[in-house]
Amino acid sequence: MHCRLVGAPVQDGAGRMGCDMGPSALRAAGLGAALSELGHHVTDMGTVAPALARPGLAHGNAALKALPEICAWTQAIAEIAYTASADAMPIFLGGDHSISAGSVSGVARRAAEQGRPLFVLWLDAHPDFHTLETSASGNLHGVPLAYAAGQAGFEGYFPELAAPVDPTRICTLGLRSVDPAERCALHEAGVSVHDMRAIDEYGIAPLLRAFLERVAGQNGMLHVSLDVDFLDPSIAPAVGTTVPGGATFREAHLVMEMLHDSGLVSSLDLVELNPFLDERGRTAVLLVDLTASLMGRRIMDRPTRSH
Ligand code: DIR
Ligand code: MN
Ligand code: MN
Ligand code: MN
Repeated sequence: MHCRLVGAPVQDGAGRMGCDMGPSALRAAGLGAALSELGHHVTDMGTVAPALARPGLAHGNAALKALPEICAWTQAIAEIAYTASADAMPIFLGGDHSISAGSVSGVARRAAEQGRPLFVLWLDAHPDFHTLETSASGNLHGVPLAYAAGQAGFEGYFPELAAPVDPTRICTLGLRSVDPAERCALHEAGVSVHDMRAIDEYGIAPLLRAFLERVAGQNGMLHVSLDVDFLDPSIAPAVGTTVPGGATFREAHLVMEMLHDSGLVSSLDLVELNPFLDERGRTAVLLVDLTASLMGRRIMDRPTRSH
């Protein structure tokens, strides 16, 4: 496979500074070499530069932070996502989760052009399904999934969507911090929601398997968005919004191994890594190892399926 690494050093969407160092930490942890060793052809496209911010772009929700800047980043990231997905699998190195407004909308435009449905797997403690109106924190890493799914209220601020993602083709996995407005909007939009309780009750594999079967059945493309806080803080401390009770090391690897075996993944985000909060790079290394599992590293030559 040809992988294109895209650095998106955005930190204005998160409540704490430091995510702009994420791409550097992922490179230093050996992401490129890990993919090459698995036999993939890796092109590092370098760092995205934001478009020019529209000065004075203001919104009725006065809590919103860095709205012109995030809109400008979204425009640039969407453009490169569309370009990079023409001949390769783009891997977006965040950056806070606001980068996914650009990555998802850009690959959605590509999928629409190829006449294939785009599905999104959102691995996160949070659904990031706020609109500009409902965000209470004002941190725009809380809105990218709602934007990409074509929820109302982004018009005139974020770039116009070429192809909104059908919300019924979105699956969130790992939720354990959902704001009331998001809970309602997710339900009304028809997003598949698997919170930590569902994972505890049924196991992560059957939940993911059902979604992957749906993607395969419709010959879909699959974008995976991995927020560091999907993982339990005890194994992944380098994130500004830790929530206890996250995915374990083995649950996370199992997800990645199943995604690899499905052969469906066409693009990937690695987001919310804040190296300033890391312990000697361990979270960055874990993200590299998880990406390697997604790209074909396995313990034994035995795909995960029932016997
Ligand atoms: C909270 C936290 N729902 C907010 N969101 C995220 O600020 O809107 N934290 N995405 O990572
Ligand atoms: Mn997130
Ligand atoms: Mn999160
Ligand atoms: Mn949120």
